Amino acid sequence: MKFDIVTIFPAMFEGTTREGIVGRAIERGLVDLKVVDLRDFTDDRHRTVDDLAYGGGPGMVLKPAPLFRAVEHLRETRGEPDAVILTSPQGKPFCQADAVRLSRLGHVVVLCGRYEGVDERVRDHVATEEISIGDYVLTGGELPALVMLDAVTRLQPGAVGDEQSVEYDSFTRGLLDYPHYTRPAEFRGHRVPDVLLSGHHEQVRRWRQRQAVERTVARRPELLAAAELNDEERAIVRDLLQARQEENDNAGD
Ligand code: 9D3
Repeated sequence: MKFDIVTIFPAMFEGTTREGIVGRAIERGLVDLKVVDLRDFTDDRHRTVDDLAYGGGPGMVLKPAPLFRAVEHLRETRGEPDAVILTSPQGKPFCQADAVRLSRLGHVVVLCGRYEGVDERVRDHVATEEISIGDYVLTGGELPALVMLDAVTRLQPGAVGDEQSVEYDSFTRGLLDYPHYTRPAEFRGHRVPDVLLSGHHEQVRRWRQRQAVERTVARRPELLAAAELNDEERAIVRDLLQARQEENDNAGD
């Protein structure tokens, strides 16, 4: 797929996109990444990308013209995009379903917001969607663009060695992952759970399943509503919720 990023900090993408699974996917042509410098689409001597807000108030706003021109340039040189994403704190929170949806598109453009905001006409007439990566304040959309690139790249066929680990992703199923251990069996007095050393595949499977459900109930109960649970997993949830209820009842009297 083609993945284009418009930014005033193109250097932020240099090291990061050469490393790991993303670096290899780009090398192998699974992802055709193009990072363009927003300042190349200005027309004044100072290469100005921002200006004061109409109506007053603190902070600078990204001017519309350079962003409009950058996207026009990408249309002409790279073809019509399937999505133009504006990164912003006001966007819809990015989730795994968005990653899957975008990974199936042929051409995605990401506009990195900066300063206090972006001229609203970019939202209205250039962007096809607006995405945030979560409820915390960053300094701009560059890290969110990298987050989306990362999530989308690993879903490209052949990008990750083990297709199963992509298919069976915890978030795809709506449960958190179970605990993982590797050698040694005892490290500084801390032992690996016996069941994992037992060689009983069915017991290992049940232990992992229970751990995944327990963690989800304890840490992210809101995920359970949308999770695709099988009968065994639903039984574990019922158990845990009942145990919790009994604890509450005992605390009450
Ligand atoms: C005081 C109002 N702020 C909005 C919550 C202003 C503001 C803060 C941070 C305006 C822009 C930014 C820069 N952040 C992004 O551009 C951004 C972002 C983020 O801050 N958090 C999560 N996802 C994203 S996507 C783009």
